Amino acid sequence: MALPHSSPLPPHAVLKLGRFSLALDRPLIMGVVNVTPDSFSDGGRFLDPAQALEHANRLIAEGADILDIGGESSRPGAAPVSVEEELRRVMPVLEKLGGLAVPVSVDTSKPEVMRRSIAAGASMINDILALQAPGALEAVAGSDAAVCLMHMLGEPRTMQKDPRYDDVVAEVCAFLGGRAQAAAAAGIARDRIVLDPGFGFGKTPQHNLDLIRALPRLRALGYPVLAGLSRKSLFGKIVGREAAERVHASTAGALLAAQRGAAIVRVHDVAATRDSLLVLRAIDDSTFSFE
Ligand code: 7PJ
Repeated sequence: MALPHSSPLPPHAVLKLGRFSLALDRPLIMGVVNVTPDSFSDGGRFLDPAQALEHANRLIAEGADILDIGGESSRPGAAPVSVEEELRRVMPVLEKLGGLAVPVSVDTSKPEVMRRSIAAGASMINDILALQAPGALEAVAGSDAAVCLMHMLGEPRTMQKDPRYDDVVAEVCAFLGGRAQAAAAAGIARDRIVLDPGFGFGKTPQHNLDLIRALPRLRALGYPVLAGLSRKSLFGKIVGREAAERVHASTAGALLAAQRGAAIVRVHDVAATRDSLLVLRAIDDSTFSFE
């Protein structure tokens, strides 16, 4: 796909996730399946495993390439959850999703939850702490799961209280480059590593905009970049709407992030995102044909 930025990734790059292998020649969609009672945009709606499964199947039908299950809310101000509680939320859903045709990612920072999830069929670990918890690097390195290493300033409870950087883009790039090196040194293969600037995690709206504009620089680190902008407060600030009413703004955000080099967009609204990415592809891929 001829995008208007130079790609440091090989032209036929793939992301390996457990037994799955996804081509990175088009932006991939990660659909969010929350099993927390308090996530900010759809918390409490999918806590029951049967409902979570139904939601997951809907996201797959709508075009999700990867599903992301999270048992610990990381919204600003959220309280931590115990290992037992997180496992109680995630495992029943994971057991039902394990045999699906799309890879399942588990959003966790706890090595014990990582290990149990991978054993139960998860193909990716999505860690907002970028594997910094003691034992986390080893938990993923001992498996064939992919990992998403995310940048966060501070911790969810306090991260949105006056976050400051000298140079947000340089600091996020330096952190992610360092964590990618640590992951590789621990034995995680390069083609299983994804980087994420962590929109909204210790960032003002201005920091978020700076990071969206800098996606080509993040991509130049040489790893696929995941952008998680869906329904976030940045859009509330821009368009003045509550979380559930930010679908159109989020779709535009996902599209523009993909155009700037995001390899994966993490979204709640899969159908709308899919359509917008198909339009992007038709226009940007000079070899696109209706035949
Ligand atoms: C993100 C995430 C994100 C990654 C959440 C929400 C808040 N994981 N988990 N990146 N956001 N990798 O769902 O909006 O931006 S939780």
